[in-house]
Amino acid sequence: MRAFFDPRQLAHAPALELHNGAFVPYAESPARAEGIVAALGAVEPAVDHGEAPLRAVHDEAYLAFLWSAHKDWRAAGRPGDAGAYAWPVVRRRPLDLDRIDARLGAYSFDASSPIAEGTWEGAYWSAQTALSALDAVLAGDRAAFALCRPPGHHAGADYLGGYCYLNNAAIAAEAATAAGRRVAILDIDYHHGNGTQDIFYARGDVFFASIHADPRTDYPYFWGHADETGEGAGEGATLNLPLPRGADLENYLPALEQALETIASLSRDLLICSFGADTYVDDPISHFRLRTQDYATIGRRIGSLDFDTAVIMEGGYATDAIGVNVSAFIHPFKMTLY
Ligand code: Q9C
Ligand code: ZN
Repeated sequence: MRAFFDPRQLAHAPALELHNGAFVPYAESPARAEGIVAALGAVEPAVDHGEAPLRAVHDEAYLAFLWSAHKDWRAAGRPGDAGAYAWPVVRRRPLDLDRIDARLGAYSFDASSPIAEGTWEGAYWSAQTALSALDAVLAGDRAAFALCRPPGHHAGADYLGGYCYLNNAAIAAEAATAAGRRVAILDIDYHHGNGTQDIFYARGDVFFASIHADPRTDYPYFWGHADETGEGAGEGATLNLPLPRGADLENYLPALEQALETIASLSRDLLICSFGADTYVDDPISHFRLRTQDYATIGRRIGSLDFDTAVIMEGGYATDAIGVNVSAFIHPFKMTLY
């Protein structure tokens, strides 16, 4: 099974994030990716697909903002990483905003995603890594792994948040759809993939299912509730399966079976799996109780769908265990003969 990671993704390295009113070291660190690379052994760099597949998902104005945000922050004489602190929650609309402070708020939904000097470069190559893994699958491989970092599933068409800037899974799903494939997305990060859901919410052609911590107790709070099922042409093409804090494998498997049965009942032939290892028992910011061997069980169940599958890395912050957890999850896909 081919695994992709591009060293240019490491250019994204914010120093600090706001946590409970204090600044702490940034949890979504380059060390996460280094831990996964060490466990996988060999990884391939990304092939550059240019900006067109990014523009197929993200708004032009948002991409322009993201490309220049850190430079604009510096040009305004500001120190450190760029971060939002005011948001247009009422009647958000396209405005020609001059101040970088205003643009940061207009294009984000939280304060946990600073824009550092290398953020565009890291996010760009993270998206290219997703597209490179998709290429392997489109070329006939049964499965491929994209070590995307920064992650993507909280980012929408025109906003960042939750450590995410470009929605790698959505970019791959859109590219696969354009290549004529019928796509289902299964998101098994601890947190609801609100950005991915939003991008496809009114579309029936890409099915989105997510198993995650109940947003009544956990980030991102406002999305991922069970009554969100899609709208318009997308009605019924979104499935949210929230679980309570403390969920272990026994609590997890029925939700997984429900998601897989639903996906299997649709005429889909390609799976994008947004995988987060932050469901791990020792994750420092999350509250499920999955163990390393549980990832092998979950990988085997997902693999039994027998769909062509691109696994896209999302969260997971137990840096010393992230490598073994990713390896356990993707091992069953490697074992599938094709
Ligand atoms: N430290 C992903 O797992 N929480 N994102 C911020 C302050 C944000 C997680 C709380 C969690 C985002 C991809
Ligand atoms: Zn997460």
